[in-house]
Amino acid sequence: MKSKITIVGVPMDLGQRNPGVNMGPNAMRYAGVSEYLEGLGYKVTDYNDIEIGKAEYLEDPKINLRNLKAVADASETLGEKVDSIVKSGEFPLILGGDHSVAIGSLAGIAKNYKKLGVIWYDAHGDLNTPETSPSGNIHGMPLAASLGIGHPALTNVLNYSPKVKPENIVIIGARDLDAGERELIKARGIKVYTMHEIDRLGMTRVIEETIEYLKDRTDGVHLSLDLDGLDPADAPGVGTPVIGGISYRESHLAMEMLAEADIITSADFVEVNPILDERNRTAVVAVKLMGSLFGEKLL
Ligand code: Z70
Ligand code: MN
Ligand code: MN
Ligand code: MN
Repeated sequence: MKSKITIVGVPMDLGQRNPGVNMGPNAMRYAGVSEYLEGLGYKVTDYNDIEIGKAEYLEDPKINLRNLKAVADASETLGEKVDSIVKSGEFPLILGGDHSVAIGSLAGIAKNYKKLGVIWYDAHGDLNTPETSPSGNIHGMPLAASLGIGHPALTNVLNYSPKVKPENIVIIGARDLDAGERELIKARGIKVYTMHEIDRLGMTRVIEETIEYLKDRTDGVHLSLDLDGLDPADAPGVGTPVIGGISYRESHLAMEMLAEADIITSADFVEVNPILDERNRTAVVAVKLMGSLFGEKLL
């Protein structure tokens, strides 16, 4: 793991419809993210928040992409910032914001890796396109966009596409997939550990297999952790909670195993919504998971 971490806050709420997720970065700061990671021996710089435009006043009903321009613009800004962080030899830690922020994160990161791996820790696949999306919400589309599938304003951020190949992706925690997403998973051969596999194999084996799968075929691995991958009992402050999720203990173990294998080269923690939360618990959970990811040991 790199010894320097640069935090970028992305107060993005335009990729979905629940107000409050724009306060996610500050909720994680109030939960002590910088101090905690410094305590683990890292040099932490908080770049503060990138600027987000305004919600669109008049939507184009033809395109099924809410707030496309503002999301695309923010993705370009974030992509450039993240690219410069990677080039400075620092670990980019992106705090969301709704999951549309991963479009910009991956745009900036993937410029620096020929074979970037992605672990998508989420109840959802985020593999929708304007054609398949039931909601028009861009936070349901970032993984598809990063594969080069969808509207050019989202697939071509920083003027290249795709950011990641289907065989370099592992989705963990899926339990709410739309029909078009299932088709895409099958057509492109994307590796998915649904809750069914997590129950049957246990998180230990799921992460062992994930590491084994990604280790040799990739030259860096981005962890995109949507807090709704966790069960709402452990992470209630999310916009689209889905029962039957990954526990805090399992997630903690997953992060520790990834730390031990030392394969993660960048990360985003997204969908923390303090308005929907109970006493900032979900931000605290996110920060604790970051501690495990960055190698915290009990003894
Ligand atoms: C649904 C859609 C989604 C995150 C919910 C939900 C997508 N599949 N993504 N929460 N992070 O609207 O596309
Ligand atoms: Mn998501
Ligand atoms: Mn999700
Ligand atoms: Mn532990």
